Amino acid sequence: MKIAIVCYPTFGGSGVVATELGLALSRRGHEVHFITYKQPVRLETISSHIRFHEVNVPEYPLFHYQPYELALSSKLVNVVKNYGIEVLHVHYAIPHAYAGYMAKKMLEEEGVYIPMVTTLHGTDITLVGNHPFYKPAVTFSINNSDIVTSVSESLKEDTLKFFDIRKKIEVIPNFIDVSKFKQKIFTDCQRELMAHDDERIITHVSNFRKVKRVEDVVRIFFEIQKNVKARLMMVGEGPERENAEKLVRELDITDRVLFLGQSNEIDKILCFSDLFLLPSETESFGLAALEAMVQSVPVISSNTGGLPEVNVNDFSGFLHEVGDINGMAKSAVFILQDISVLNKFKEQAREAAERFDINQIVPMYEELYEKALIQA
Ligand code: GMT
Repeated sequence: MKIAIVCYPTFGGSGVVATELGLALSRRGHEVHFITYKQPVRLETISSHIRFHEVNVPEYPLFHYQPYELALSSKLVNVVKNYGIEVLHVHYAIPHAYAGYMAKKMLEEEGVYIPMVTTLHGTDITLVGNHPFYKPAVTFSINNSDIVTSVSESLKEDTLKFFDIRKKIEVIPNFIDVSKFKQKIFTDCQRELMAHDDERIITHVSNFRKVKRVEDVVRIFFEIQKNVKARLMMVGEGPERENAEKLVRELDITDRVLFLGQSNEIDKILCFSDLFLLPSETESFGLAALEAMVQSVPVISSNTGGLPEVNVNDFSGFLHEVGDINGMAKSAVFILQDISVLNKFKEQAREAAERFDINQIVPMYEELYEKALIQA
């Protein structure tokens, strides 16, 4: 099948899922065309089965805002026509579903019919999309997609709660390539560069937006290190980094906390981590937690959104109410202070991650593409 994938190319869950999906589809014999404004971060190989089409938006003095949707829909029209694309899969409703719909309509004028699958990822529904500025356009784009998927049951419920939706929403959870982590892929984890043998390594990975509650991460760690010798790795970049760094200075734990910035080596960092913290305000799925779990890293998270569908309480880690810093710290200490408990949770985290193996999830998308083609 010839599939066009529209996504955000930057660091962030939806772009990662879209890229990994495209790569997996190409390995399964499909021809995949990525269409976005920059080469997606995890898209390292361009082959005859994988193509990247860059969307350019030339500057013009009249435009206060560059009309990206317009450029994207025009690019989609051209790629669909030039490469005989059969299915269009857009990730993140804003503005991709809207631009996709416009492209679909333009193509129809020329007698070309292309089904559009829209995957909802989270903040496009729970935060941004729900804003009155965007809500009518988001509702319209969802209702006019041929097939709609969401990455968790919780996100499906939120979509039906916040928007007036007439479409069926299929839940296809995010996934991970379990086989990639069957054996420890890094023979040299270089743990010793990060911490002493008797210290536990605690990690947080995010885009440091308000929704991630990074200050809670620091405060939870502050409580943990009173009981267990530990270090905190803060991985990522975003608007809340400065506040988090300030808090680290105020709490006088600068020698225990490392801000690593945006990294292409998340797998390597997780490889030597003992615990992952994700105390988010809202989280439709929590791909970062799944990426930790598959590397046998237990997770302490909030119990919001889709997180309970991923992190299994008292098995792969623990879940607490949003903002329950003491509860999260207590659970973390429980896991970390006894090596046999830690090892048990590590094993269980890995086992819980296996439910989301790529080989079980990608065929679900293929089935939907087939369905979309039949409907066409
Ligand atoms: O985490 C973010 O803020 C980025 C955002 C995105 O769309 O890139 O992530 C959302 O989609 C991910 C992939 O489906 C989910 O794993 C994240 O839970 C979700 N983020 C939120 O709901 C806050």
